Amino acid sequence: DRVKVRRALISVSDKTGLEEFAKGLAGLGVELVSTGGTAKSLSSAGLAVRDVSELTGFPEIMDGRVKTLHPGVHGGLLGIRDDAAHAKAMEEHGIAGIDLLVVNLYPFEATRASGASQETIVENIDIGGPAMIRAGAKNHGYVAVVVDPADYAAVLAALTGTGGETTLAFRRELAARAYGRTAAYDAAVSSWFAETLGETTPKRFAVAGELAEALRYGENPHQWAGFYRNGEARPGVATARQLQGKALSYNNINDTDAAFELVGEFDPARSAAVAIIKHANPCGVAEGVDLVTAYRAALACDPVSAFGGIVALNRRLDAASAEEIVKVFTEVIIAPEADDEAIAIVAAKKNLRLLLTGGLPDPRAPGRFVKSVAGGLLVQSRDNGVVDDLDLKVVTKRAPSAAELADLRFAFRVAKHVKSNTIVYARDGATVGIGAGQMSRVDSARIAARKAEDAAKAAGAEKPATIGSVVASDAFFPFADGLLSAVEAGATAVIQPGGSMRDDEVIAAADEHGIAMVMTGMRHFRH
Ligand code: 93A
Repeated sequence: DRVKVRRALISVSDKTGLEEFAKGLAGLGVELVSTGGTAKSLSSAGLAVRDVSELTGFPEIMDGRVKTLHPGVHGGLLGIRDDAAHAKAMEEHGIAGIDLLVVNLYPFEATRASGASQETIVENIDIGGPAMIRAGAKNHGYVAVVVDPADYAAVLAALTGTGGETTLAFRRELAARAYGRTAAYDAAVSSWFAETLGETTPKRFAVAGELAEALRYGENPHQWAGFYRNGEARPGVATARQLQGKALSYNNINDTDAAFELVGEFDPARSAAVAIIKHANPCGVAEGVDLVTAYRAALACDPVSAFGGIVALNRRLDAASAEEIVKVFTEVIIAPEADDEAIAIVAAKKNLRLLLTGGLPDPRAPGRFVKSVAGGLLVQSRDNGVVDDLDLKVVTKRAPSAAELADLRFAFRVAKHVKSNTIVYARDGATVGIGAGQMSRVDSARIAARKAEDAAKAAGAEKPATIGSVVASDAFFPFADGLLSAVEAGATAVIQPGGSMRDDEVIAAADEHGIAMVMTGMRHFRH
């Protein structure tokens, strides 16, 4: 099952590591054949290389659209060496066998992400490359296919160890990776077309992802897991730069994503904002004149849960806020940027990870959300509704004061990022009680109020901060009981989508207690 590598066809857009790899191959006596640009790079590095047109007896035509799409290449990739008829055909037509194929594709994903014109994006759909990859991988009985510069070193080491031969096991492994690459590539092309068509529910939904990192385990230690990037250029956990600390776990990545998407709701030009996340739910969120003020207020909401949490910031991490955050055991800090001084302060905490994203996510950006269910995928557009864009209707006799209205908007913004059923109490631009993930809205309201009582006790305050607060609900109140529970906790104003059959009952109960209520007309379920 061993194959001596005599000839390699190299055709790569990304020339990273090419020279060293090709030199290694040449050193093992491998003949190099290449397409135009790749051949040029190799010869200028002083390597002997044949042009692919020598194999095909045909020039590259149509600006390179047709360069390797020829029986001279595909026969050399697909021919079964041990089949007499195949061998005869190769001989008859002067087809040279290719034992090693090295291809990386036109950068479709990067071109798409760069916001290039449609024409440029289309021109970057590689045809010849995937055709060769699929051909060589099908014929893995004889051909080894390499699709990623990150694999060059391992391939060279394997070849060197065997005196220039590949084993079947290794070629199979490479074939699996090769088809993974063409699948992801075509998925990216398909999703781009769907996007340009404004298609909302494409007939076939392909998920594209490149393994960014194999994770130690999944949500639990007995589950395997990997982190896949899909080429989207959005600032966030997938594209962030990690400055220090051990690798992120599956749960860390999930929580960090939730944290950063939440602070993305707050315009950094208006206010500093901080979110502290545990188990994908915020346990404290606050706005402030600066990050220190916002962090302290966010922490005060539920200091017990904040232990071991993930902290997201909407502004550049500065020394003062870094000092404050490192006082509490924290798993991850994610921010758009950081001052050198702040980086040095965080560096003293070896296990604390610091992620810098270079920007904030746009809460209004479109996007897709994928969830797996037994036997399929559920796909929906990202929840990109923003309370500022909604027409808020006052439905009670009393309208909210300006201060109440500001807090109502804040609370609803946060509620969007809390698992349903969601109740968020807020005061002065900070959450003071969050109830998440309960099967009954009344329970969420009670839990949020109880948490506020606990926080007050711990802080030595006389009364919980829910007294005089406002409250947001992610969905309508089906009955008046949820609202009454919020009134009992001391809320004076309510924001909720409305639309219940019993809205009238709920409004009447609010009026009876002098509560101001606004309806958004938009629900923010999150499960
Ligand atoms: O335009 S193509 O789809 N037509 C082809 O026949 C073809 N063959 C290889 N693109 C084709 N390639 C791609 O060219 C490879 O996948 C690789 O990305 C690139 C290398 O071109 P060059 O060697 O000229 O830089």
